[in-house]
Order: sequence, then C-alpha cells, then structure tokens
Amino acid sequence: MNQPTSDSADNQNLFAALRAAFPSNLDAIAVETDNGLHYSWRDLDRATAMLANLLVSLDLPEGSRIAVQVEKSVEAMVLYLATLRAGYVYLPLNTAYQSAEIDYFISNAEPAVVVCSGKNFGWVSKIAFKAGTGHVFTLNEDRSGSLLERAAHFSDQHAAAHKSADDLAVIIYTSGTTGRSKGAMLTHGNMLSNALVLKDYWGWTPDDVLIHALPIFHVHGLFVAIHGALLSGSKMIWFGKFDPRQVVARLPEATVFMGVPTLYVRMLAEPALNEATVRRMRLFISGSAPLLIETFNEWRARTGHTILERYGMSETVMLTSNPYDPKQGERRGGTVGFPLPGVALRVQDDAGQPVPTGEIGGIQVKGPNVFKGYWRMPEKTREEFTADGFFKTGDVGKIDAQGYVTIVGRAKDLIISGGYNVYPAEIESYINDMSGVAESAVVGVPHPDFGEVGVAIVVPKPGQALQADRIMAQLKASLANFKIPKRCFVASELPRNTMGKVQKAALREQHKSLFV
Ligand code: MCA
Ligand code: AMP
Repeated sequence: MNQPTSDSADNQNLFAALRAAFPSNLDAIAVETDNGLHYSWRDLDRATAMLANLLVSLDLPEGSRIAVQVEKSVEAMVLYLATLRAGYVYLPLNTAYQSAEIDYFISNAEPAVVVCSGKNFGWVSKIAFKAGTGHVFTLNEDRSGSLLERAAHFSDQHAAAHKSADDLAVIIYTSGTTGRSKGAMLTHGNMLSNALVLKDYWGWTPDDVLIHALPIFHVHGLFVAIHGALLSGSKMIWFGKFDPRQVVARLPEATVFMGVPTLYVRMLAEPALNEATVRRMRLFISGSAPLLIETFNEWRARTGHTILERYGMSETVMLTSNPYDPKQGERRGGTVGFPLPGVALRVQDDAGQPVPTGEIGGIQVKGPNVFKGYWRMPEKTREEFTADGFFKTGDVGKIDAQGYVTIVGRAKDLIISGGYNVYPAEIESYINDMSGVAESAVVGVPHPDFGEVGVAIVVPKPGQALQADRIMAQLKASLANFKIPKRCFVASELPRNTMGKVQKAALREQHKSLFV
C-alpha cells in the first residue's frame, strides 16, 4: 500500500525535520569520508529520495520493518534516512552477529525487507525467506550491490511520508536480565524530541564539524551522532572504522567528537594527540559505558579539554548530560551530569520509595524520549514500567544535592565491553548446552582497553573432562566476536550463597586482576 506523503508543517516524520535543517546551499559538503569521497547535502537529499521511492514501489504494508546488516558506509546511513523518509521502520543489526543471532532477530521482527552484505547473501537470504521476508537486497561498503542498482531507476524527488509523533520509526534490539533480546520500539517523536534537546544543550551550530567514527547500528553512532550533525546542518568527517591514528590526524579540522571510553583510551596512546591537534575542537562527548576518572583526567591534562560524559539507553535515547555551558555548572568526572530538559529522573529503593538525596537506588525515567514498549512483548513492557509511568532502567545510581547523577552499578546482569552490551545469561545458555557441561557463570572484570570484559567459569558434569579452549572455539563459531569471553576457566564448582544462588560478586573479585 502506498503511503500518503506530505512535507506539510504538521508532519512529525523525523526525516522531514532533518531535511528541513539542511543548509540553503545544498552543494556544500555534508559528509567527507576517510577514503576521500565527498557527499553534498543535495547528494543526501537525492539518494534518500531514490531509495525511499524504491521502498515505496515494493508496496509494503504500513509499519513494515526494514532490517539491515551491512558494513558502515555513507550509503548505509542514507538507507536509514530513506526508511524514515518512506515511513517504514528501520531495524539495524550489528555486523558481528552470526547466523543464529540473525535468525532470532529476523524471525522475531518479521521484516518485509532485509539488506545485507553481498558476502552474506547466501545465508542471510535463506533465513529471511524462511521467515517470510519478501525482498533481500545487498549493499557493500564500495557502493556495489542490488540495492543501489535498483534504486538508480527511481526518481530523486520524494515527499516524506506523513507520520505522527507516536508512529514507530525504529526497532533496536537490546536484552534484559534474562531471556532473548527484546526489540525496543522508538517513535519519530522519541527521537526528534531528544535530538532537538541535544542540539540546544550541546550548542550545535552549522559551523560544527563532527568526526563520526562509531558503528551505525546502535543508538550512539546512528542517532546521537548523525541526528546531531544533520539537525544542525553540520559537516561530518566519516570513518568506516575507528582508527585512533587517523582520527587524531583529522582532529585539527573538527569541532565535535563522540566516542565510547575505549576510543578515548586508544587515542590517548597516540603521541600526536596534544593541545595543538585539538585547537579547533569545542566538544568531546563520551557515553555508552562508564568513563574512568583516570581517562577523564588524562584527557584534560593532554588536550586541555574536559570530556562531557552523558548517559542513555536504547529504550530512551539520551537521558542525562554533563553541562556544555559552564554557566550551568562544571563537567564533573565520574558523573553523568543532569537529567536533560524534559526528562524526569528519580532514584527509588526496592520497595518503590524515593531514596534521600545522595543515597543509592534504582534509576527510573520518564519523558518524551522514552520508548513505546518492547516489540510484541506487552507483558515485558508492563513489567518494566512503574504504575505512574516511569521506566525502570536497571541502572543503579544516586543524585547529589546539586543534581548530578552518578551511576554506581547495574541491577541487570550486564557486561559493557568497549561500549557493546554482553548479556551473561545468553553466553551461559550457550555454554550450558555444550556436551559435558553441568553449569557455568560469566562475569565482567576490569580491562584496560575495553573497560570491562567477560570471563567464563565452567563446571563439568561428574566424570567429564572439559577443555577451556574448546569451549571458546565453540562459542566463537556461534556468537558475535565481541561477546566471546576473553578467558575461560574450568572449575569443580561455582560459589553459592545459602539460598543456592551463584555468587557472581565472589567470582568477579577472584578474577578482578586478570587484565589490570
Ligand atoms: C572488538 N572486540 C571486542 C570489542 N570490539 N571485544 C570486546 N568488546 C568489544 N567492544 C574484539 C573482537 O572480538 C576481536 O577479537 C578483536 O577485539 C578485534 O576486533 P576488531 O573488530 O578489530 O575490533 P576494533 O575494531 O578494534 O573494535 C573495538 C571498538 C569497537 C572500536 C572499540 O568495539 C567499537 O566500535 N565499539 C563501540 C560500540 C558502540 O558504538 N556502542 C554504542 C552502543 P578476536 O580477534 O579474538 O576475534 S549505544 C549505547 O550503548 C547507549 C544507548 C549509549 O548510551 O550510547
Ligand atoms: P544499551 O542497552 O546499549 O542501550 O545500553 C544502555 C546501558 O549502557 C545503560 O543502561 C547503562 O547501563 C549504560 N550506559 C550508557 N551510558 C553510560 C555512562 N555514561 N556511564 C555508565 N553507563 C552507561
């Protein structure tokens, strides 16, 4: 069914807002890539229109999901924008996911269209067609593949589909404490409201130049970075892959950088990073994982810049930020700053009562940025919200008398490694299914590069012998590489408390010095 299209003022389509912010000179450069390609604003406009027209020509039902697992490229960003423009629902997938993981996402989301790399077409299309997907296209980093070949036949004019703020724009898969990944449903209104707040809060201007060096299948690189630049008509210097030396070499041309803490740690190891390299920079932003105070201090000493740390989630986009404007306060290392304008954030105890200022409890949030719910999981959605409509983040923290929020831990069993989330329950279930395994525990321990990494402790069934390297090899064959524990130990038992529950804290303590 073709969707009604409109560029009218009441259209809440996120793409329409981004397009309206393009500079009047459409021939100015919008994106410059690390391998020397230049894309003007006109190029982005025309390419998103052609792809949107291709999608519309497929006569997909309203709300169709477009699932995408491709290497980072400007064309992949264009595909995201075109999906918004055409009014469909974008579903990005980490390029590290292997077949069992992709099978789950595709069966769960039932996308009408799947776009994958040419090299993966064989296995991805098999999974997709089995799940009822009607169209599988390919898109490669070098701009080859069936998607762009087909799009080349379509018009470069397209009026953005009419959307209301509550209409679904994207599904981002994320996991909870137990079970499989859940699709967080974000609306056009969730993302546009957040992007507008950040544009103002972080002082974006058309003169900004953003270094984009993050992957574009998660909230940080896909939304926070791209929306920020597009909504301000700012240029992006685009890296297909993060390379600390090359990024430092381009810093003199840039004004804004966003990264997970690992990116800062790796840039600090570059001798070329100094005050002169960052002379044009106005803002370094960190998020997705805790920024160690050592990194925060070292960065300030080396560059003269104070990193601005912020906090967010797939379900909520951005929640808090340290101030940009010094009049609003200092950027305080170890904290994630203040709730963003429009975000209500509170800390409660297990009984659902507010804790006194400075005391620790569960962080709960409410605001126009908070997602609509988990895809086809109404019960799980209900469980994660309080009766008065606050979303339970699963993060544990405190708010001090000045209003700064500090995250002190997580109630959810989650490891954040180099900015990627790893769910111990998922890894343990794979290990527990291996022959000869009685049980296992995966815990996060400190790591100098990734912040935290997983370590597996595996108990054999009575009379069975297990080899740690074989367990690791089996995991590598089925799971995304960043989820593989960095070490595996075979043990005769797991420590338990009197209730019989595995004491993960004891295991974390036992292995805490493995890498540091
Ligand atoms: C790669 N490896 C990792 C990770 N990345 N291991 C643990 N954790 C990781 N994050 C392993 C690979 O498995 C491989 O191991 C080896 O390191 C080299 O892989 P390679 O791909 O070359 O790694 P890399 O290119 O150096 O990648 C490191 C990276 C990357 C650049 C830090 O992980 C990255 O881009 N992280 C950013 C993630 C991100 O954008 N998160 C935002 C989520 P082997 O050789 O054994 O196979 S959004 C979010 O969290 C919220 C909403 C928010 O607040 O933003
Ligand atoms: P994701 O599921 O990828 O959206 O990850 C969201 C989680 O990342 C949050 O619930 C936090 O646990 C964590 N996170 C994001 N930003 C920060 C930060 N600045 N400091 C500590 N944890 C963070």
